[in-house]
Amino acid sequence: MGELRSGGQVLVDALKGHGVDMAFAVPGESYLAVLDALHDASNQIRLITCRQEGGAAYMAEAYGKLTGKPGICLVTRGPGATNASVGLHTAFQDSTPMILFIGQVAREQEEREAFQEVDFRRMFGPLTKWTAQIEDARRIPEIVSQAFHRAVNGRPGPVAIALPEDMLTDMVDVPDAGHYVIARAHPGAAQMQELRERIAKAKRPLAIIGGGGWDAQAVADFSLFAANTSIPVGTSFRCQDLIDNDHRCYAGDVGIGINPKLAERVKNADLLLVVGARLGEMTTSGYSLIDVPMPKQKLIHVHPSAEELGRVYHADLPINAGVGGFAAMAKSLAFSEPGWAKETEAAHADYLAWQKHSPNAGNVQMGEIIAHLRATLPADAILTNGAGNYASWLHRFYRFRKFRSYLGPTNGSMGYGVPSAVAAKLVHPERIVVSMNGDGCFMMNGQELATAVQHNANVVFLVINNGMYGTIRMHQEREYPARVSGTELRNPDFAALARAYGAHGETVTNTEEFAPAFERCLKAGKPALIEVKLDPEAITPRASLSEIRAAALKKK
Ligand SMILES: Cc1ncc(C[n+]2csc(CCOP(=O)(O)OP(=O)(O)O)c2C)c(N)n1
Ligand SMILES: [Mg+2]
Repeated sequence: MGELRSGGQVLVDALKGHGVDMAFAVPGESYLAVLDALHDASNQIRLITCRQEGGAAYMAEAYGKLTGKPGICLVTRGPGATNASVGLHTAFQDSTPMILFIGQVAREQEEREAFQEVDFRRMFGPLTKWTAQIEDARRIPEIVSQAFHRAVNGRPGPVAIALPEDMLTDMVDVPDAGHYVIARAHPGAAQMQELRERIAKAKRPLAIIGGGGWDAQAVADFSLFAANTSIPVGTSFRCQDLIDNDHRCYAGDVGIGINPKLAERVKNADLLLVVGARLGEMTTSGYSLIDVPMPKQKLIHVHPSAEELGRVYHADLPINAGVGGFAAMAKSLAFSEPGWAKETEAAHADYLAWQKHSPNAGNVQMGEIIAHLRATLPADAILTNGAGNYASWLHRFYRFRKFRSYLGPTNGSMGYGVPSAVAAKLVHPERIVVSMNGDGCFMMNGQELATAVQHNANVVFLVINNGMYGTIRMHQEREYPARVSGTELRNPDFAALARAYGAHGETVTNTEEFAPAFERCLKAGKPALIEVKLDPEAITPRASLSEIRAAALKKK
């Protein structure tokens, strides 16, 4: 006979056993027994109380992205779980390991549409790798172990586990499971041989890297492979920190607003080596750079999920392997003086030229602000953003040098910039964390400023305020010029708002004010925010709003 423990205690012991050191939560009466067990575990598991489950789930996702360990999020039934769903969607599209634990109605009330009851298996089926409900407290160690393994293995992703409230108070005698073990899939020797031969035969090879499952070792190994083979390397949408952007083989990001010269390189390559990336809509410029389903380029596709291979694109050589397993084997390949070496040099030179900014409308020059951050921030600073045109300046003009110096949602989800930065600062308090947001984006999860203040997450938040949902306004001007509808915003005084939260607040109305304001924020000793007032005309690094409108009117 072992010791009797409540379901809540067994669950928290399972979390400890799997190495969980931080969890993000909004409390609910449906999982009081878990919260109570966390009270006793506070030395091992830091509980971060958030202000909205969307923020909590984004934080857990960012934790998963940063550490490679499943990010843990705890929420209550119907309303809590529905709020958290955006984090699951983000983790799914970003291939991030994450586990959402949901307090659920008591077992004897199930199927009555009891208070806040939702069938999570049906609701979260397409948003997770696996959704389950634990009906018997004796099975907690088994099911939680499965949740961790599913979240990290193959293509990493989110798992949701519902916990009926009465199950959590059952007293059971059950042994714990061991720490989860990552299964690393490697390519076969014959596949590596074929890869070698195909690269040797190529005239214009190009690699695209992206997706989930990377760690510092995989990044270092792949970087060595690039150096040994001189193959030019592009990064898929919002995966720009998977290679040092100063690497002589780096060709730029294959994402939204791609360098036209790089787009040509992708189209004209005779061999694409795609590692970890799914080749989604954003990476293929709407499936236009690579033909569906038969690419003109020969395609070697390396992906941890067998289901991804051949899903959209027919690969000449599909390799079902983890990115780390692949990179570890690929790093020993080498080609001396390959025919494409000059092209690789040109690709990197094109990338450097693409980083030069030109002026935008108004007194605030976004290109100069990012150039300032690029010149002054240390390589290990972490930058985050959500979704909006403001992010295009960061993507284009910043230079990422270290693995996980960037957190952005590949599902283009607004509101990610604030909570992801809070999580980053909690995981790496010694690193500078800069959170970039639009005025629209910021307001989606700005309430987590309170979480930053409460938990001493001294992030510098930037709010690029152009008084509108600028991205949508841009599309509006392209499709329905001069007919503004539903995209204007009347905003609060963001610096005053920050001060009301107990953070430091600054307002910047011209470029010169930015550097000293940023310096004051770094030294503030608390979370800090800079509202950057951007001229609404400055809609992209390339074109102004009226240019876009005029071009569209001309076409009509
Ligand atoms: C959660 C969510 N809602 C809506 C959208 C659609 N959307 C994409 S960008 C955008 C506007 C972003 O506005 P803002 O943050 O102010 O950035 P800006 O484009 O003005 O720079 C909207 C509404 C989205 N991507 N995500
Ligand atoms: Mg805006």
